[in-house]
Amino acid sequence: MFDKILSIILAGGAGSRLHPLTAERAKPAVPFGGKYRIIDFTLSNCLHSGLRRILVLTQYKSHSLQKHLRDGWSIFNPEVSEYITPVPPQMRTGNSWYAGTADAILQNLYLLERSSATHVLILSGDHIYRMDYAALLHFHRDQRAELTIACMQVPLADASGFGVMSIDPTQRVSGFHEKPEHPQALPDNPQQALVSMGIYVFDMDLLCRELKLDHELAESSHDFGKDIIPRLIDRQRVFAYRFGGEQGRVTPDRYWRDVGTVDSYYLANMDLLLPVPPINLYQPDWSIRTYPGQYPPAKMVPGASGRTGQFDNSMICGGAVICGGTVRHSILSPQVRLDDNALVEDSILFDGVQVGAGAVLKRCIIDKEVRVPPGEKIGGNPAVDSARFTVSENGVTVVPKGYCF
Ligand code: ADQ
Ligand code: ADP
Repeated sequence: MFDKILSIILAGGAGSRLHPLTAERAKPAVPFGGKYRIIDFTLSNCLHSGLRRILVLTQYKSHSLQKHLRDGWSIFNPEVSEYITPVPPQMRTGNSWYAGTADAILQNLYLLERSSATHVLILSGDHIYRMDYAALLHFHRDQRAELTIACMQVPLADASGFGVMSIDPTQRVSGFHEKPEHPQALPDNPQQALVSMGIYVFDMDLLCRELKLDHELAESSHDFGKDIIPRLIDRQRVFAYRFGGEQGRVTPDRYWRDVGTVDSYYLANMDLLLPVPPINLYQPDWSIRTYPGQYPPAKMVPGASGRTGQFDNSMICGGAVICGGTVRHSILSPQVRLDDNALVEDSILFDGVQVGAGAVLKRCIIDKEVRVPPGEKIGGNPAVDSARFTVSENGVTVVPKGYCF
């Protein structure tokens, strides 16, 4: 069945709620967990699920995403129809950029039509999770579904940021409302709602037909959640696949996060530091692949004062040098450098960040190409920090790429 599946990763959204981390790069290219980029999670899922024909639809500031795909993911062999192809917007259907998620695929319909695939798996490039798509595809086949939507339960209070679904006892979708103001709770659990994960399996014929139809509708915003799915529910066999209920093959955690805001991004990173992380990066048969930079080992050495560096409850990547500083509950990407008596707490430091002697960083995210001067204090005081930096709703301070003090 799997050689007939075409996977499409939507990776073109502007990611404006993740600003300034997305000021210079697409959201799927934002670094995550020290050594990864967000899109690595979806691509690794494809790899472990046996999917080998993958198109990545890019649009917004895609250069570093393209570079990452080239450097880290050129592992398939196009001669036997195994490929990951980044597709730039080509304006094949008119003079406009992609208007929405459905339009992004419509504008590349020729790639679907010539693929000879029977099914299309539509994925998003900005989620953190591990999932066996094979189980989803088998569900789709067993239900004789024409469209299957992967879904999971979230607290009712969070549901209005998602597509909220209702289902019947056979798992058939009976209602779908995109980002409703007043989401509907599950019948058997008033505190929870069932939401779409933005992951769809479509029969090829249905998808092509619906996209063409949608293209002609002047009132459509050309979005799967807003336009295509609500229209299909009464007419086609649309089923809900509950994530985390996979049978058989060992999989994944029941963990899935849409890291669309600075706070959700920060929390998902911090989840990796829990004593038993809800998403397991260390499961050997489900590794998260990425571009493996060639770095020397991380090291911890005494600083000028003779005091040795310390770290506690943190992840430290290759090439990092902790030279007398202290790191607590933080993530240090490759080649970060900490000088004597610097303190980094509850923070995420991107590749190559340098922290001067005696600087104190608390609850912040420091993007690449930043040199924090000696003695500088950042984070933990939103009133002061917001005069210079972006501070999230929950008080996470973000220092943008290339910021000069
Ligand atoms: P949103 O999270 O709001 O809702 P959306 O902004 O439509 O999703 O983006 C989905 C994916 O498509 C992202 O990976 C994004 O980068 C990409 N994308 C967005 N616009 C694009 C464009 N013009 N070209 C190419 N790619 C583009 C969706 C569903 C909800 C569901 C949530 C789950 O609509 O029903 O609950 O995902 O996160
Ligand atoms: P990232 O910060 O996403 O890791 P890279 O350092 O991998 O980005 O850069 C990849 C490419 O992205 C660069 O070659 C450059 O073309 C583009 N790029 C990155 N940052 C900037 C920037 N500040 N301004 C313009 N282009 C940038």
